[in-house]
Amino acid sequence: MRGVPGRPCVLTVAVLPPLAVLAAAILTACGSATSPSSSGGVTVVSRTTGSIGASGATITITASGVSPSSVTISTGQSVTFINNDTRSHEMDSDPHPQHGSCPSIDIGVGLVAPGQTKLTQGFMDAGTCGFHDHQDANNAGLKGSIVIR
Ligand SMILES: [Cu+2]
Repeated sequence: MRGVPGRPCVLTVAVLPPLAVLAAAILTACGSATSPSSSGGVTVVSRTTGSIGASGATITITASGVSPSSVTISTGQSVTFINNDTRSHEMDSDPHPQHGSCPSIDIGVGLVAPGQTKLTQGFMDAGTCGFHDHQDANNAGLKGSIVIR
């Protein structure tokens, strides 16, 4: 009779913390999906559509840098990156080193091997997405921007 009333309480305490963590994760996911916002201190300029859209522009990477360094596309479209250099390049959205202002670039492109072609995911929101080569972040020739309108 002494120990029985305490046992249900032990079970309840063991179950609650994982549920609380799950609820927090769901709330965080919902918050980032409603509109461009800040995430981890980085302001999101344009959310990703979550899939690859029609390519609205092509950026070629060579030893001399990216060309053209600025392209303009429409919302929903993707951008094609072609690496014609003999070394790999890691194209990510600004700011360096955190990234995240334009996840369409971070998720869709990232590391591009020599000779490889990759597409960004579609850009959902109008704005200007700066990008750089994460492995050569101070090289101005490897920086550029995608204007979405
Ligand atoms: Cu970087």
